[in-house]
Amino acid sequence: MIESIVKNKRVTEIYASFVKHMKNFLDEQQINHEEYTNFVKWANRLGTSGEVPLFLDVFIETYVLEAKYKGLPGTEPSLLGPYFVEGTPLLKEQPFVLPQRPDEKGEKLVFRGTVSSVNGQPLPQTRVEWWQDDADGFYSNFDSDAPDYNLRGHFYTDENGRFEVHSIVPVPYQIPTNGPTGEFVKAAGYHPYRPAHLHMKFEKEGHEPLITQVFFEGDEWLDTDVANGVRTSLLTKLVDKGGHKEASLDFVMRIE
Ligand code: MBD
Ligand code: FE
Repeated sequence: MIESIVKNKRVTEIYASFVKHMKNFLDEQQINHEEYTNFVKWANRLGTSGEVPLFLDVFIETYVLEAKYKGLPGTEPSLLGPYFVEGTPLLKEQPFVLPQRPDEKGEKLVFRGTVSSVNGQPLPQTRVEWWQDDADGFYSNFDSDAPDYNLRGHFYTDENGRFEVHSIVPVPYQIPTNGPTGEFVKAAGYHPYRPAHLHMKFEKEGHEPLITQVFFEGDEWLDTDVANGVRTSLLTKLVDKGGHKEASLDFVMRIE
């Protein structure tokens, strides 16, 4: 009862603010009625296509993160995106080898990370969730025909807050172009690519959960990521070790 009153108050407050800003926006753009009805039809196509999470995560989520988390200490958050799933396998031993098909395509990747608190302490036993696309640019459980949970897993950092993962190097991701999201991308004159990235989510008691991504220097889509998820602090180098690549990054979690 009390909870629903509190929630309604938040809805009222947010909606009032939304209307205030929307009025300015409509005034600025002088949207005509035909543009409005075109938008209604497009939004309906978006809903029936199942692309609502995709569209919102590509075009809105980055601004939510910037508004709330910009300038705070610790590793910058980046997009959760539409391809996170629960129930991934627990990887038990270092180096953590991500589930892969026997003939998994792609360059082998060895990734080393450390997790510490903003106070400088290493964070042992931190739960790390990892997900990424495959060498064809597809995510398991979604647009790939790989087994569920391929290139997905979770594990815990060691007593020094360290982890080593063996996987493959992710490739740039092309968001679907054949639906209403692609229609918008094309109409707006954008391209449909995200730079190659690794997704990670860190959880440790007493700390704010950290959802972020790792990007690689030199990727051709860094400056024009369709989803605007790149932060320079999340860039790392892919080092060629002859036969495999290595990369690393240190992650810092904020105290709750
Ligand atoms: C992705 O892989 C992604 O990470 C985001 C945020 C949006 C679309 C596809
Ligand atoms: Fe992604």
